[in-house]
Parts: sequence; structure tokens; C-alpha cells
Amino acid sequence: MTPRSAGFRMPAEWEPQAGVWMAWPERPDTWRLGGKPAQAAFARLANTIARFEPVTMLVSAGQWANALAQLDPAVRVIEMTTNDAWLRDTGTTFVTDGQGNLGGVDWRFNGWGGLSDGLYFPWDADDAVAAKMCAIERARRFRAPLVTEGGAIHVDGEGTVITTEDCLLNPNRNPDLGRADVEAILGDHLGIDTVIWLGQGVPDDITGGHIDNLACFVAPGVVLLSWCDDPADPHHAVSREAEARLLAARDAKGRALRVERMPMPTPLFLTADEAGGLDRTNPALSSAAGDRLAASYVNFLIVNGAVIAPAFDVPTDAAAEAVLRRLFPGREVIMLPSREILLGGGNIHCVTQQQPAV
Ligand code: KQY
Repeated sequence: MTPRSAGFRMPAEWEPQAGVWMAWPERPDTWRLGGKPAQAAFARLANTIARFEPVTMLVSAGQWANALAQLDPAVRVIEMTTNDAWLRDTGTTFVTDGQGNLGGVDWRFNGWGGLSDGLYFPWDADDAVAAKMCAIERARRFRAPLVTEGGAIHVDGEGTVITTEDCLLNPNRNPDLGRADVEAILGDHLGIDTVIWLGQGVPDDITGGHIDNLACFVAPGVVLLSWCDDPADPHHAVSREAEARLLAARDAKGRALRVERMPMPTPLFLTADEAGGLDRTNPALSSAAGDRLAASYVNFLIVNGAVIAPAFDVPTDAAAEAVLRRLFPGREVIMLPSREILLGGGNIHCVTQQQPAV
């Protein structure tokens, strides 16, 4: 039985939500200074989301008291073992059946590329997170025969998913699956009929090119794309190619897509001070001073009544906020300083997982 054959589909992020899941950051090779600055950023994000809907924070036994001390009392805290804090990628992708039932897709997780390209080993605790979330929520669990992460897919809730070839057709995820196999598995597990393939993700994205850092649906038929006008920047060619593919595509309803351009942030780089705060125990996470950070304003989260988006304390923040206010007129737009989350390799969307209302 697959989610589709059981009547389930993945709702769009703008549909009503029951809550948001996160996990507490602590590993010192991802998060500088033993995770302390990142913990403050995660707490601020969780406490902000909690103004709009319930939040669950997964926390290790060792960080229990520290997390509780920083989180709003409204945040539900659950002890769980994880390898890191990327709930978009390791958490279940929740699905609903329109009959009041909640399901959860449990993708196979291999640390963004397994032993060849992955970012850490082991990843077994992360791979177990989705099943534990399903058990906690009594959601029907569907283990999927596909290595992917939630950050590699965005749906419109009306039968279409966007993703990147760089992630889902990469031999470091699914060496034995071709394009048609991946499309069939996505269809069966997300309840979608159309896959729109983009090529590469944002340059320097250590996930290998997640869609959630490059583009997202903001409404049925409307895609917001991280855009770069500077021909000297590697993101220029990537964003042009992505736009051309999106404009040539038709969604599951037969619609041409409207593409909205989101300016990319002023280029951002890891400082020597920041690089010096990382434990040097993991060669795959060996970021160095001067490395470009894969910053993007499309890495935001939609919650009930609001959009919570990254800010980087650069001049482009104001333009990004204006775009979001125009595209989400009925929601509060909150720009949260998120450089500390970016330093770990992702942003607000990467560290959150929405649970749809049933
Ligand atoms: O979804 C993401 N952006 C995950 C990045 C993983 C980074 C590990 N340090």
C-alpha cells in the first residue's frame, strides 16, 4: 500500500497546519561554539512560530534543561536521539487523506549522499526520526523506497512537485533508480501526478542542490525563484536555466507557471572567527574562512497566518521582505536574523517540518 493508493496526499505548505516540528542543534562540527549561537537562533524561531501554532522541539537528554530554559513554555519538548537538527530532511513528510487521517512518509535518509558525498556518519538516528514522529502522532507510516530529504521536494497541493536533478537523480542517493522510477515513487508517496525537474540548486549548497533553497510554490501555479542578475555570479546561470525550465513546464492541472523572482542576498562568506568556532572532527564538514554561504530568501516557512523568512543583515533584506509582503498579502511577514542557521548549511525551511491539519 502506498499513500496514494490509501487516499493520502501531501498538502501544500499554505494549507492549514496543526503544528511545526524542529530539533535542537548541538553537534559541534555543524554548529559553532558548541551550538550556543545556533541554539539561540533556533529558540527564537520556535518561539516565533509558537505565536501562530503549536511547536514540537526534539531534544537530546543532555540538552533537555538547556532547551527548556530557552523555549517558550508553549513549545512541546520531546526527548529524542538525532544526529543533527535538519527536521525538513529527516522528519516525516506528513500526508492527509481528507477523511481526518494523518499519514507520514518515511523517506530513506543517507546524510545527503551516503559514504561517498554525505555530510556525516553515522546517520542512523536521523533515519529513525520520521518513524518516531509517526509513532508519536499515531500517523500511518509509509516507508518509501527512495533516498531523499524533505528539502528536495516542494508541492503545490494540487498534483505537482518541483525538485532538482542534482539531488534526486544523483547516484549518491539512488544509484539504481532512473528518472521514471523516481517520478513513480514521488507520485505514489506525495499523491502527485506531475514532476517538474529543475537542474542544479544554489551554488555551494552542501546538500547537493535542494529545491527549498532555490525555489518554492507560493500558490498553485506560482513559483518563487531565487534570482541573480550578476553575470559574474555562478547563481546567474543557475537561476536563468531554472526560470527557463519553469516557464516551459505545465503543472498537473495543465497550467503554465508564473515565475516570481526573489533577489538573492548580497554574497555572504564564512568569517575566520566563525570557522574557528567549529570542531574539526569531520572532514566532510570542513568549512574554511572565506567559503561562500549558500544564502537564499526562499528558504522560508509558511505557518498559519504568517511567513517566517531569513534575514542576513544586508541591504537585500528589505527587497526580500517586500516581495514576500506582496505575494502573501493575508499573512504577517516576519524576517528573522538567521545567519547562525545558515552557517550550519541551511535555513528556516531546512530546520522545520510542518504537520498539516486533518
Ligand atoms: O537541508 C539542509 N540544508 C541540510 C544541511 C546539512 C548540513 C550539515 N551540516
